[in-house]
Amino acid sequence: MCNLTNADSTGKPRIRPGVLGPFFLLRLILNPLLQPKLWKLTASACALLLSASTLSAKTPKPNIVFILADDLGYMDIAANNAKTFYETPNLNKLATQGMRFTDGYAACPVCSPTRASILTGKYPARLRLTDYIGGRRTGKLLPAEYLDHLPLEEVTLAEALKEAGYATGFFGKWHLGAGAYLPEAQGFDVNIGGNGAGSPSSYFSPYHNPKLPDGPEGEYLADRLTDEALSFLDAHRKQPFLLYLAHYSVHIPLQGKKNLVAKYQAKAAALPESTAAKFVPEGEKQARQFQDHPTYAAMVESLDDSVGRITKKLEDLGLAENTIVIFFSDNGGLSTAEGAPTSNVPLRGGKGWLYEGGVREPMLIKWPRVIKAGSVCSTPVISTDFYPTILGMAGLAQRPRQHCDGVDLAPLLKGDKAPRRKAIFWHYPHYGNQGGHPGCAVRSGDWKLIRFFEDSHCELYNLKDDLSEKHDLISQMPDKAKEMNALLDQFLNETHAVLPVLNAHYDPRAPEKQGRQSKSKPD
Ligand SMILES: [Ca+2]
Repeated sequence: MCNLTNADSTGKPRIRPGVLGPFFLLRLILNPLLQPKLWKLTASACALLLSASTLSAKTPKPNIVFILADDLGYMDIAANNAKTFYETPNLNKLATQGMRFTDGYAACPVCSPTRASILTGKYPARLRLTDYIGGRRTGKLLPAEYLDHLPLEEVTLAEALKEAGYATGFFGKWHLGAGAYLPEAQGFDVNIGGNGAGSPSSYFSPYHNPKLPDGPEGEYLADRLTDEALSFLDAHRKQPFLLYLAHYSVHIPLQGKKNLVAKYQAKAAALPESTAAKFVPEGEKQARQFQDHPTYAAMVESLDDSVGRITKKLEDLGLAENTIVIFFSDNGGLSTAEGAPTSNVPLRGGKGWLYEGGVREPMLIKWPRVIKAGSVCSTPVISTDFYPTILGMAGLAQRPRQHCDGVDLAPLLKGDKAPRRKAIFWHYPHYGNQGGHPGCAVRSGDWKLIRFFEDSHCELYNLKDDLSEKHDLISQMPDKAKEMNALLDQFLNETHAVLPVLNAHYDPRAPEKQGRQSKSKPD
């Protein structure tokens, strides 16, 4: 033990091991009382400590429920599209209780990279996880090499919350690596349904999913995952929790519950006859122009039901007021291939494309007592922002070295000014299964520039005037194009983005044939 004694000749207190002098103890107690300034400070410190402890006693850490849809398009929910063919009353309710983002973006137009960006706060380019795991399509270019898993060195959002005492449950689709790279290795206490696959073999039991024991024959996957999530809520109602419910819905295979499919078949049959073309060309593909797919509609309704069941459970458990609920999707709606079940119109393109239809997402955040109910935010935000934002909402310290590409959206959520950010970026150096070509893109203010790697041509759009990206201004606005290209170059350099290279074996007579090299099911 060391005790302070009287000062030495330099005026600094000397430290001498041994006896604690009674005179010193008396001074230690009396000094603050005798010195008004110090007394004030001490009193303030005590008051602060007291109020902090009172505050923490009164406001326990908020619970986090993050519901991630797969392939759900921006225009697929009624909160964004009053004329949608689909029915999403529970998501509507969530929108009226929280904040709806009109310009919320996925960091990638396909799934694994966006999922990685949510859990790390980093751009896929920086992570070198730029394609859906399993993608190997080639063309004029050999696509960039990418990782087939999320590295364990990343301190994921789940790990950060777990360190802070949160129970962490993962339910649904993972697709960020298999074997040693599953959710349980990335901070989740529980993993139900998460494996290396990007889609279910069936939405009806038996699922043949190594992380999800089969239920009764015919059980529906979205319902089952919700049941499991509800059990998790029951089990962890008394401690802060992160419920990460990453539905497989509404990814292919297109399979809906029979009664719901019948409901939407009747609804589709009752739609007025349309003379407009159902599909129009988009590159080498055709893009769906309106929504009327009964099975897809059934899948959307089952997803919406899940949101309703989760939010009702939170209310029943008395947890709703202290639970933040976030809803998001990992990429745009599937509109140009693989059944093209939905339409993102007026947004151009869809899943797999760098146009708005591929990356603009349904995004809702409910934060009781903080977010103004029914508010709408039009500031561009991106999936890397969730990590710092959730840490901030939970009252936890930021980890800027980890979530270096994210911005804490707390000021926006509180109705204050937008955080300062010059631009947001995408790097997708791959051929999508949906017809998209390798490229990268930047949005700054209302402007968006897309660069295509095959021939380096760029397209420039003003999203305020031209949400549908129909009027390419690249030749009319060279100065703006130069400015946007400079931002993009800076981003590619700073993230050490891996670029595609020329394919010496490319055969233009059979581009599709050589492109079909995907080792896993399409994402
Ligand atoms: Ca997806």
